[in-house]
Amino acid sequence: MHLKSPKILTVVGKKQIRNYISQQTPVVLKNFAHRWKAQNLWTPEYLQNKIKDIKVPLYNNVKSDAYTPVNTADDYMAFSDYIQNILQHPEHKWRLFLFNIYTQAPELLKDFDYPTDVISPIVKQAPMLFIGGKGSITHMHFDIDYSTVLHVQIYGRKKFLLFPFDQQHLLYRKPFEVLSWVDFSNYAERINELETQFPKLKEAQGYEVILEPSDALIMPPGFWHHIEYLENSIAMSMRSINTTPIGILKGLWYLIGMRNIDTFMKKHFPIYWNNYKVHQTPYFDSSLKEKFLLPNPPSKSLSPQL
Ligand SMILES: O=C(O)CCC(=O)C(=O)O
Repeated sequence: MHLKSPKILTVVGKKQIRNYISQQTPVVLKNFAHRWKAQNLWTPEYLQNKIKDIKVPLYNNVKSDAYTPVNTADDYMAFSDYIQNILQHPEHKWRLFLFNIYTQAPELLKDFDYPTDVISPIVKQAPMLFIGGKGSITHMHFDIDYSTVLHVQIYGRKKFLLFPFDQQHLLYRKPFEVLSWVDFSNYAERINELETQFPKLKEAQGYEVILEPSDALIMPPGFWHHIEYLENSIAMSMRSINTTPIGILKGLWYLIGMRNIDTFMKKHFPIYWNNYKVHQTPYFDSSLKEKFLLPNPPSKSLSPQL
């Protein structure tokens, strides 16, 4: 993998950002959130006090399997119990993913504003909270609605590994999914191992950056991201729907067409579907096919057993 730092900016105009987005270049805005109350207020304890007992979906570090539709939660818990676990147990590797502030905790809306001077139009109904304990991992994926994402780090640090959408086959994208077959967990210590197993990764050109509290990252549509939580972390993302005709069509296909087909097939024909995807994945050699193919269940004999 060839990795470099994204563009790091302190002051920025919307036109400049639009250019970076159209060139599929990610941008970090340093100290972006200092203008928000959230930057001083939002700690695990503060959110615990505000969100209290709402039951929330949680995700562990295990990569999803052939049977699990995209974004299926691994557990549910009252928000305050979840935060208690993070605070009491170092390296409590559970994440709260895509918690909608607008619908579930609207009292937090007064702690920030919508930065339409940076990206627009922003979907005001979808400011999403992401929380995780140190050691949590968000596996490599691109966002299914194909929107531009402004990801604002409020508390703690996270490391991002990023690739443009068009690197999808070098990253071994799973057909009909937004995920990769590759588990990039702790990739920094495993680059040789990963590149030996998945040789096309050697050609992938991406970015690596650590977001500090108050930094924001702008990811152009379809940008691949893998995230490692270096500390307990709170972040929020806002999205700007891609309004180009191609962007709209791609977003609709992924969100409605592709996702529904994948969910249906995983539910009814998981092994056949997994193995079909293995055979459809570009650059899979025989050892990778062998690694990911699932054995068919033994067929039941029709003749009576004597
Ligand atoms: O911060 C995370 O764990 C995930 C963020 C993400 O996937 C996003 O903002 O689209």
